[in-house]
Amino acid sequence: MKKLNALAGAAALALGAGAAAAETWEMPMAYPDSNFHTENGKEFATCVGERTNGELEIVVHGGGSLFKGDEIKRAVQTGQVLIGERLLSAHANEEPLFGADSIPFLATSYEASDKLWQATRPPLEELLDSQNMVLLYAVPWPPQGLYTKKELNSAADMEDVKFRSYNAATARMAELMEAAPVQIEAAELSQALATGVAESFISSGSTGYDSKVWEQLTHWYEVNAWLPRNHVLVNKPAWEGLDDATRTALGECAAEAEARGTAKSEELNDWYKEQLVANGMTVTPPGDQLRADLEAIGAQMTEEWLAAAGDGGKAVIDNYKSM
Ligand code: PCA
Repeated sequence: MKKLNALAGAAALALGAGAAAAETWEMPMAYPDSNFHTENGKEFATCVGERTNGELEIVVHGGGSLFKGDEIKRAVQTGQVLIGERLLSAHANEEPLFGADSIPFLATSYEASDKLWQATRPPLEELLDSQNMVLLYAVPWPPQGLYTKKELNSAADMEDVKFRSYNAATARMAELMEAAPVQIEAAELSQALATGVAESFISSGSTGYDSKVWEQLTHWYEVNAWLPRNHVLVNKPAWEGLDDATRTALGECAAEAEARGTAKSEELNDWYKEQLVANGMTVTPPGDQLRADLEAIGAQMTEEWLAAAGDGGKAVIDNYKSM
């Protein structure tokens, strides 16, 4: 039903339903309504409504309720919806550049993540343009750590552990630890843990908190592997169909959303950790052997990414390192 409305909206737009008529864009987001990315997206939508005097209304659908995470990029690309949010690193098998934010230990702080984003943004915008999309803003998740239900002394302790992945990098990391990767969207994570389909994963305190992982798991190792981003994307023909004033309003609201969301991510990072501890989890940095093992895996993955991403990828990393 909701999908039909979205399609009707797109069709009305394609028919050029009168310049003065207000437009409504449905905005699928994959993570829970209470998650900071989704709350930020709702504030962004409010901003757009206000700054366009109601000419463009954006309606956020959180929790994967309109499209699931792994469907959102294609939905925006093909105009099934005209805006949506996606963790682009989940599409790194298609284009390595999508995974630039998930190279282990390359950018492990908010400051470094900002720089890496500055270096990634121009070529990423070009890539998205070639796929019929316009990038509006991107917000990092807090740093990624390793969730388990036992103490880990080395990567060898991960052998045969059922490991939930959310993108190519997390799946590769599982392989290199000789764990058993299974790709699962965040919306299905609680259930996967409860039914034993997954028993470990790497993610932020944010997703651990959202999924109440303390019901099954016991440890969170603060590995700080990377800070992956959610990206808000617009269908290119829809963007081109907007008048200048509306585009300016969208651009302003997007810049504000990026700054606000990034600040919120950093501010909540410690809070999430406190919640994990308050619910009985052990939150700790990895020991020396585990860290050394993960760094070796990270070095191999960095080489693999550079080989796959070619000159364009190397330019991004060189540019980042020169900042
Ligand atoms: N949460 C998302 C992606 C990264 C993160 O911190 C997830 O686990 O699906």
